[in-house]
Amino acid sequence: MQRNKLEKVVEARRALRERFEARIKATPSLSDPAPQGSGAPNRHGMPKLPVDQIATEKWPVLDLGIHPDVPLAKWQLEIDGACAHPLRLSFEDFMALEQVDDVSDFHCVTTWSRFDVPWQGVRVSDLLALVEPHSDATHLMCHASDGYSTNVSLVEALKPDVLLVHRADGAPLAREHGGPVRMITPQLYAWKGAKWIHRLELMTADRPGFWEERGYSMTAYPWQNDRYG
Ligand SMILES: Nc1nc2c(c(=O)[nH]1)N[C@H]1C(S)=C(S)[C@@H](COP(=O)(O)O)O[C@H]1N2
Ligand SMILES: [Mo]
Repeated sequence: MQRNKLEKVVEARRALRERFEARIKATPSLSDPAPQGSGAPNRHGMPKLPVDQIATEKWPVLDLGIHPDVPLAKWQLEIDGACAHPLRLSFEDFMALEQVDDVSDFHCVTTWSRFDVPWQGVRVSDLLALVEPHSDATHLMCHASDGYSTNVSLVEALKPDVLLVHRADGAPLAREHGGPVRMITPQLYAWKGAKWIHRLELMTADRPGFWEERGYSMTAYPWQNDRYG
């Protein structure tokens, strides 16, 4: 990306983070005085294994049973809704953004947790900075090519470990895990991370996604056993 454009994104991201900073620090996955779980502290000082979870070495596949075939040349990400500059990115545009390597944990609500997954991708905060969310934007609806959707608050989505990833375990993200590009939400249950993501919709109020409409939690905090709404 051009230097002046990059600087603009960095500034927009800083402004966005600043706007949400206090609320980000106060989220349950960072500041719960009595988190439920076991094991040594994780990266954020919470117990490594959230309550009623079991650690697994394997990476199970969990979804609605539809694995859309999205060739890289066809993949697009739309970012729209309550923002000043709605945007559509190709995979090439996406790859031109700052690429982040991060390691984080993955907690599925069906009780398995997979620790220390190496990911590569783009921070959701960078993507949102590009479109300049309106000041009354509060939540994201994440839309996927299998018809799935899930809602995430901006307070959670702006955390630096929330990524749209295209690599996992040192390899391109496999189709069954949401390749070419999926979202990850390490501080929430993993259903908040849409596989085969194609749209981030900025909203001015919370709205339930696929599982949330069917009784799952709007918030999904693993250390509060926050599975159902
Ligand atoms: N598009 C899409 N994303 C999805 C799902 C889905 O059915 N469709 N399932 C969610 C659930 S419940 C979990 S636990 C994780 C599982 O990711 P994995 O199959 O890579 O383990 O993806 C989440 N994202
Ligand atoms: Mo899940």
